Amino acid sequence: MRRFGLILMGILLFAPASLAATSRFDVQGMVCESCAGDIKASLAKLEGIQSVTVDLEHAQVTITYDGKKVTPKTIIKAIDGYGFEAKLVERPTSPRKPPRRPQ
Ligand SMILES: [Cu+2]
Repeated sequence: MRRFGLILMGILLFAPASLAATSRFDVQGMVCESCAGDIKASLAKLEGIQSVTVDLEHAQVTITYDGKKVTPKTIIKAIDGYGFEAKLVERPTSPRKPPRRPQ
């Protein structure tokens, strides 16, 4: 298993952009389902978005995306374009470390 980890680390070092990344964003102004819908719609227009999880209670969205096609900066721009204010709260991570999902 340790060896597998080293190999994986090598892959991450040499081809980081080809892996899916997950980032979490604080979204100021996202207070209801309608807001969440707008944000999902804005993200659906971007290339490389794989999944969007909305947490209305904490006004956060967790987004999994192809780091080769889209960056957190682009995501923030798309969300802000709908009148919200998004801020990155978590650096992109590999799929091996999934975000915590409150029940
Ligand atoms: Cu709303």
